[in-house]
Amino acid sequence: MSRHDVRGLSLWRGQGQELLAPGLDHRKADRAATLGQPQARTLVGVSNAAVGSSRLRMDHALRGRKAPSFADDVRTSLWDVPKWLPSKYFYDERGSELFERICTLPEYYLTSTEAQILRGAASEIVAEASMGEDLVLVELGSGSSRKTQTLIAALLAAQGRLLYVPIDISPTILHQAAERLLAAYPTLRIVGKAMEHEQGLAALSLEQQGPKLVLFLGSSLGNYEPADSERFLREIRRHLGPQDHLLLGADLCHDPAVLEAAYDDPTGVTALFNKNLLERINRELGGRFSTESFDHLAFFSPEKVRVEMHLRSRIDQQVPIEAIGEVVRFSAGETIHTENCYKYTREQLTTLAEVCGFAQVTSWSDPPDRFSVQLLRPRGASLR
Ligand code: AVJ
Repeated sequence: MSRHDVRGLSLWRGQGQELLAPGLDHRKADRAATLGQPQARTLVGVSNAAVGSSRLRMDHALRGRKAPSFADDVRTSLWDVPKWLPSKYFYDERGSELFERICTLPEYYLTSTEAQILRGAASEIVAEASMGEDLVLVELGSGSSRKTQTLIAALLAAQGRLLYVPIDISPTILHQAAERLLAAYPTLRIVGKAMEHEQGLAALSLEQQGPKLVLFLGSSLGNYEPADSERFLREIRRHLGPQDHLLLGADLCHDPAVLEAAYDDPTGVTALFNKNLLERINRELGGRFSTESFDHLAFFSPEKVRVEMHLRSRIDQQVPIEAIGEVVRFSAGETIHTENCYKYTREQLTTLAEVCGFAQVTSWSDPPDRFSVQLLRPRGASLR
């Protein structure tokens, strides 16, 4: 498997269900998840006026015995040649916060561009996808759900009520988003799933009937290696019925200078986001990284058509990691490859959708053609 690989479903055994009181400490869940401990399964009678009694349910991933822990993954990737770290570990509580800040940077045009496309297209998307029946809105990698609010509002306007199923690896951000949305929309119900995409999808197809609109936005697809992105889209397709739709947002390939600035902002927020991986190793695995001795690197590779992020050691150094019981050695200039963000041409996106069993219903992009949003339906499925 390639380095930024898709974690197999088989690694997971099941999920815990939790009814959470607003304000309950999700940091514990974040920590437990990363320490590889089974989640505490608490059933809490919900009792907050802002949230109501039955509009929120949270499901947490239970770690199967065979699932690699953060320590396992660090042991594999930091002792590999060349060194790397899986990008999914960016998103602990601090990393999710930093990512939200990235989304507000003018250089990181992806978020604002996609949000603008969604505002313009919301009613059309709802009309196309709903087919007269109440839609369930599902989102893979929902984060703060801010961009999604446009679609939530449009769906509520059309059908009066809505079930929203956000799936995100960070329980803290999931819970914050849910509280905000439930307070804003009294007829909204939320089932949050604090787990990886694949597991969330699998859980979902078991429990939801009725037409679904699945969102996979923000160019999250770009974190998958090409073969894995195909595999993952096929996986989504497998979980969709003939009435369901997928809304896919992806960054397009364009001016390298603009692409690079998006991943190397002058205020250094992306550098902090990148270095948070090392800090997370310090916090959770007893690492002794000094982040000042690493530089943030981001560059566009025209051969691979991707932006790569790395952390480059400024000096020869040895860094102990307590939980692993080993010392990782760096020579000056050596890098840790932390992320790939693939960029696509429109033709590639069309072909990708087709080979994965989708037909394009509509596609949108911004005038300079930096970002694409496609509404897809399972191919071969009868329309109405
Ligand atoms: C969340 C994967 C879409 O690739 O643009 C942002 C992550 N990394 N800045 C992206 C990211 C550095 C982002 N995705």
